[in-house]
Amino acid sequence: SQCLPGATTTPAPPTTTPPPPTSTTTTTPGNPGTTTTTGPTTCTSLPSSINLTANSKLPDPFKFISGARTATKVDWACRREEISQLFQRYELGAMPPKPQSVTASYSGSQISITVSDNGKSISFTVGVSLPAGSGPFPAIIAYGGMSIPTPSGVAILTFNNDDIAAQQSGSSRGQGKFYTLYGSGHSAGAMMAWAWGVSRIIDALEKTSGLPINLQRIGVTGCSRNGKGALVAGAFETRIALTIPQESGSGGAGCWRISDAMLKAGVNTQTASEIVGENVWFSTSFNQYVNQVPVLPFDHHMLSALVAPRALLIIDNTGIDWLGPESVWGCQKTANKIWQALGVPDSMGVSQVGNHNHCAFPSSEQGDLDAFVNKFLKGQSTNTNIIKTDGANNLGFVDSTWIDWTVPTLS
Ligand code: MCU
Repeated sequence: SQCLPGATTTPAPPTTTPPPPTSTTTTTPGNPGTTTTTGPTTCTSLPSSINLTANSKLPDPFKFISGARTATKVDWACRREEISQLFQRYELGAMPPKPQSVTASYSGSQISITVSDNGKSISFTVGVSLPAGSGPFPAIIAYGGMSIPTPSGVAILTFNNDDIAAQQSGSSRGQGKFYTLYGSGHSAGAMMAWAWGVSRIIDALEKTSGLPINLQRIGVTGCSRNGKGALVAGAFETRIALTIPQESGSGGAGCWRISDAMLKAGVNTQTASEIVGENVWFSTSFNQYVNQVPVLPFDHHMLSALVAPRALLIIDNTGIDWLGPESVWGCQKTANKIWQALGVPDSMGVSQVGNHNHCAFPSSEQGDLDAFVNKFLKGQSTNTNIIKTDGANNLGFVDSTWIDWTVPTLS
């Protein structure tokens, strides 16, 4: 099945001399020197032309493209906005601005949502399963249905993400309701289109009377390809309180640089170069970087960084090489440093356990899931100091393999 990891890839032969640093200059339309406003903060916008230089380490999340380093939480708000722009430009495609109109109605066990923009409209439905009682309840938006165990007292909103953007194969580009609305040539890959869909679901919740859901307590989850998608939704939609990507692997919680190093070490693991041919999760703008990953001004520790200071729990599997367990471990331990800098290290956790099938949640991780759900969706006091793996340390990677920067304390 297309969902069974393990596509055959030939590992690259070991190289003795490192390739020379590459430098690429890219230009996108825009006006350098203008500013954008993030909440109360005014930020300098991303220059339209950036000189990309090869960096084999995970890029410093605290360093602006200008070279300045973030010192305060206010700086971080601007750096976060810059990172968001970088991901849109080089990997995921653009998140459209808020559409002109979103209307919604709730009946039976379904929310019907209509979105109109620029003279076009689409409608889609979201399945609703409410717990017993009167609420308001926390809710989890589940890509393709729940794959983690359903927590008690939490409403489940089933998101048919494939209806918004298809992910059948590498030939599915531009198919789905997002593209009906914005055109089949829109730069957003499927994951950005789904994140847009999640935002419309939350718009709808804000407008739907009679639905007992607490808008301050919304989570998002999905497994595997849908876990990659759930991470992107948490990264781009700040109304999400808790993001739980499960076994998202390379292209999700994994870092491109570490996955490339794994393949080079002979592990049959998924890399950027493979992933863009397999499916349409990313923007076509990413294609030109998949064989020169070191020039990317980010890696996926910085996709996670967009979630901070909101809560993130990475659920992962050490038993499947294709998912890149060493990559996820190195990447997300690094991502935790952003929460450390913001003074909330326990709002981000990593739980990696092997010896189970892909997307089959092992009972040994139940406590980790409960700790995050109970704190961030139910407002209880729990211990979420959870960064653990039962493997994923076998390739000799250490922090200094990937990190050449220090963690500031943002004032
Ligand atoms: C881990 O997610 C993907 C993986 O990226 C693909 O290479 C594989 O084909 O399918 C996985 C998946 O979505 O499994 C359900």
